[in-house]
Amino acid sequence: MNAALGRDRSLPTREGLKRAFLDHLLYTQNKSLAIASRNDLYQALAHTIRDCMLRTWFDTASSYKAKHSRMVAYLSAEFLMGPYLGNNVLNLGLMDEVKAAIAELGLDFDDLANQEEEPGLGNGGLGRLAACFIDSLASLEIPAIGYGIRYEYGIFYQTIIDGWQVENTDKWLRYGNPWEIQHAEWSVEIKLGGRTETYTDDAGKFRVRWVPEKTVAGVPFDSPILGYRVNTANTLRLWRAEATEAFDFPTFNRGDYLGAVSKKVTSENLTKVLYPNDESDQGKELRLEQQYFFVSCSLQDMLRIQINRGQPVTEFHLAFAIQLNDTHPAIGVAELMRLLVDEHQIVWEQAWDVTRQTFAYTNHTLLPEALERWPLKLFERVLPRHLEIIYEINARFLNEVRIRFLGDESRLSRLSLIDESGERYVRMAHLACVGSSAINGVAELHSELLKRDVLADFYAMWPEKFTNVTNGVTPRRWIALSNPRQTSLVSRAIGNDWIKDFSRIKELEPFADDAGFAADWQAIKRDNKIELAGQLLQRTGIRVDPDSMFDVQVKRIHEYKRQHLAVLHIVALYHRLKSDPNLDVVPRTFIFGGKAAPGYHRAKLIIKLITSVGDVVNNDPAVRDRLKVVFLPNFSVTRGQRIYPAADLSEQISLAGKEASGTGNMKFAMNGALTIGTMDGANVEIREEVGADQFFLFGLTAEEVYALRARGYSPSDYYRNNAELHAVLDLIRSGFFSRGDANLFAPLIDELMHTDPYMLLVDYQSYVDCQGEVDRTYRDTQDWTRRSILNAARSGKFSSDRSIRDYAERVWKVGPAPVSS
Ligand code: RUG
Repeated sequence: MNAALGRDRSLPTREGLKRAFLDHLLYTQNKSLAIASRNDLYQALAHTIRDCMLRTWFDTASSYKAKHSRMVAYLSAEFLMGPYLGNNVLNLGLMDEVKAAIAELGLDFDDLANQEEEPGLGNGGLGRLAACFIDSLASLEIPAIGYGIRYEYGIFYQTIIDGWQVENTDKWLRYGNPWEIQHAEWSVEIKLGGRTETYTDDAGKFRVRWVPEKTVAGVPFDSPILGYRVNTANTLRLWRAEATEAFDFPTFNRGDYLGAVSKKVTSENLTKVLYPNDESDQGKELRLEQQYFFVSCSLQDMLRIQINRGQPVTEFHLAFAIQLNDTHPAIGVAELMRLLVDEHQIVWEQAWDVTRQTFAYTNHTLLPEALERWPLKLFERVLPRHLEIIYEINARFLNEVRIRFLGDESRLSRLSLIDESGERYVRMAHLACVGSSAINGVAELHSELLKRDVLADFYAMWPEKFTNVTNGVTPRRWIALSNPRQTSLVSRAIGNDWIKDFSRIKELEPFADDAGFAADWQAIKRDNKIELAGQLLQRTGIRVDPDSMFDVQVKRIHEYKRQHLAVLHIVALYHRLKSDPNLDVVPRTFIFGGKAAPGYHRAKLIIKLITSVGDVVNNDPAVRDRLKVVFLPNFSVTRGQRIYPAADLSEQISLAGKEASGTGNMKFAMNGALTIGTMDGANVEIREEVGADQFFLFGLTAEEVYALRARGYSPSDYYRNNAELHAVLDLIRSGFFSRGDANLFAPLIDELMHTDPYMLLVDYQSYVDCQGEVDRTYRDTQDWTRRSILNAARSGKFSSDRSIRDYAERVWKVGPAPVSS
């Protein structure tokens, strides 16, 4: 430990913290308190806190090495970690001391924490899930390492200009990242492109060698992932691409300086930027290179660790359980085969046994456009050796299928790793299924639908591989850190063990009927709303009433998530108020947030629709402030931490069968917001847990959606037969919300009226009626508060600790390996 903080691993004193902070201000930032910028102060504090974790981090690695613990390697192209400072202070158990130490220096902790540039290394749910899992793995003291990509530019920074989304680059590294340590000594070399050739080795064996077109270096950057109040600090290892030769000397010597560095620049492009698409990114060569790059780096790293421990590579599966977070790292199946067979000279059959026992695959989507496949030609250009390996895996696999299902030719083409129905593609989900010992969906409904539809043929082949692990979120970040008021109230009532063991949150149930507790609960929600209202005013200029109902939908903008269904409801309310200005409605603030993929025009138009409706509704005196519509720009982990605690109503309104799980729904529920939602993803389980009274249910079920589609769906019937819906669509279509421009929203409205792929018009009436029920319930404050408390008290299942225990028992077969103090 840093000398100023003390010599052992016991927690530092307030004086020690102050001394270490001032030391870092001087020796790391070279500033004094008098002249330090806020960033200097943040950096000094971040370094101080990092020092408090280093010993534990080092000891954890040593302990894993000594015990030969089987380690979980979580491979994910995205880790949406959120700001580190607050979380690390919380997990250290130092929040009060650090705040006090900083205050004694005349500074404000929150103010410094707000300086942190959030590492936005993910798009949304999938990346944030990886972050929650990595927190839970450490908190449960399970040996684990997260492997990913250190993108220089994370998800774009969203601003709203004239109601439209505008994307700006995310320069999260501009002031440096105090939470990482570069380990150049563990760099690896990555090959790309080129061709393969055969040769005979010294023992006379026929072998294949990959002759790449180029090589790139992968350099690891490690961050400690400290568990909550334990002695375990696991590692998040993110790879950056660097040129193997920084300089092309022959070119340089010819006097072409720029030409000489251009190779370096091209190599480093590999980890330059995160692809900003949530559910599809196929066909982009650089994306395939990114995936291969981080997967190969990670596998080579694991093999290095294995060999260093003196264990044979044939026992790789005993040392590592690799979880594939979606198909993005699925190339790992072919890469591990290549490393074992070509580089370590293991025979194919044995290598395949090791590979299959190592990998497990999580599917996160049923949307066909999100199932990754690579054009074969592109794949061959980038990874020629892997294509050969995939052909070999496929040939052996299809033989197995032939034997199991005699004469079933169509099954062979459905299951093949190569899609040959038109242009040829490599199917990454198939590679993941064949190469894994376990396959899971992320909510019960999703896992069932996977077995029935998307992966039905694989289920028929290997039913025993399939399981469900419902997603979860970490109660540390999403309650203890985000909602300190609720945290202290709950801890006063039931003690603070719930933060570690979230199933204990159920002990809160009896307090739902305790008038004093309920009054405090309600006051806390109001304080959180006041705070959010301040942010909304500051960021959008829109003033909202904290006593109105905060009705919130924050998530990626996507047609299947149906933000525009919420807009139809708002326009219907507006229309009613215009027809009857004295109508008695519950005042509501509709808060939206979320990013649209830059090339997804329809999603961007939905943002424009929200902001345009807001412009009219917010400024119409006839509304008398009873409705407000706010789009909060740049939804992120940081923004989410303010939003979830302030919500009354959580909108989870995707078309049933489309949202694999959702995790925002869980964050809202834990923070006491009631849900209005469909029977989709994890909503089904949330409703089951919290009880039907705490969940406003509407809309078709997934079964009904299939049935209606099979019968033939005609949206125009709904338009014709529903007067209010008719009026709402006409009003938007007429240009009323677009300064008379009848063309602006035409693509959206015309699609709803003609094809409506996400069936908004079918669910419209049920949604609006259900919102009426929400209004009636909200009018009785005591009843609403009771439901809100019950809701939070029954959200215990949705901790990511529970998800990780499920994976540990059913998929990875690993247990805790506590590090002694
Ligand atoms: O859309 C899904 C969410 O339903 C889910 O909660 C989340 C985590 O499992 O993953 C999201 N997702 C799916 N993000 N990208 C994909 C497709 O690759």
